[in-house]
Amino acid sequence: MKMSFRWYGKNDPVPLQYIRQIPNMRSVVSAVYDVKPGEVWPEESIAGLRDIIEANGLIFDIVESVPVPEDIKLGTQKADALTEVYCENIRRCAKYGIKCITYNFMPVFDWTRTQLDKEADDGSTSLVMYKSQLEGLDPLKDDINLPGWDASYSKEEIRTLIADYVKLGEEGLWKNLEKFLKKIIPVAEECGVKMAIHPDDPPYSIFGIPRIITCEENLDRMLSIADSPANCLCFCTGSLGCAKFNDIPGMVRKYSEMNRIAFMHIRQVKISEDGSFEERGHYSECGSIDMYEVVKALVETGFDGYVRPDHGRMIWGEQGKAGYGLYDRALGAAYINGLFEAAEKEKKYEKKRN
Ligand code: DNO
Repeated sequence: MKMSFRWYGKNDPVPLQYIRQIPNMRSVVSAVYDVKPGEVWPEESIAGLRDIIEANGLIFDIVESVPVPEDIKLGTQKADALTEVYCENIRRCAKYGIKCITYNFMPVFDWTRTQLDKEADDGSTSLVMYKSQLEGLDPLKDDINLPGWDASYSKEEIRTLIADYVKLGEEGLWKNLEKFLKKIIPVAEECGVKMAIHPDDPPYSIFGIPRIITCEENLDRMLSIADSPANCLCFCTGSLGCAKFNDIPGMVRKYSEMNRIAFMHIRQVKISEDGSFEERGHYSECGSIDMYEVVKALVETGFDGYVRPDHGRMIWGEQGKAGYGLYDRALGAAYINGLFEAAEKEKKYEKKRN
């Protein structure tokens, strides 16, 4: 596996020198943030990222994300031209050494949480989603402003967008995903890039907005649209794992065996009875996901893709971007390293014994 760490560019309060000090750290996961979704990434910006990352002894070979504009997901008249731009961004990334690009096909919002700094008993804070705080809210009527939601839309624009997606429905969204994949995957193949789709977070519909990258059946469907080694998953244990219907170690084993996981986001969540969830420390005992089983499944299937510790809590008084502080993600990386070392050595000894 290739250990990596997300970094938000020069404005990220976490310095690259610190990231480099985490044992076994290899790649920095980043993106060009100075242009809007749907615009071509300036080559100087991609090269600039590569240069600063390399100057700090790390590698820039994985991008998260090249965002998919709403017009593509909605299949408007602008979709074809924007897909062309998307393909050009794949080519440009490849030119500067990128091997994997993460994206998602979530309508309107990326992840949804009700609070970003819920304090736990030990004084750490983390992102949570409490169902009780969502109930009774109607995005078409109420002024909803959940943390993390894109502030660049006006309330009116959000209402229109949501209404358009509700009208489109799941099958409409599938149709637009299919059209998109049929265009981008051949380009990715040509450039030697793996496209890694991030699951919907959480993996079910909220406010009637369709969500499709949610469960095993739908991941199968997504992968079969373009049966290519370039059409891969960014398997996020926290996103898929905050629904009880997903068997995380089982799914990891299956898709890793198929060689269709390009990128692993390793994150812990604790699900409660009513389906609410809290993000927790990475260690298995802290939440609902058995991380040892996840890593064992990866090692036993010969996984050689990228891994990053996803969303850390805020600990030790750190201030910063919710989910993306240094300390708890570094603890996560160290823990994940340990699980891999143990599972890999066990595999080796097992071979010797037989
Ligand atoms: C959350 C992240 C996601 C992810 C995108 C990929 O912190 O895992 O925002 O980057 O969904 O496009």
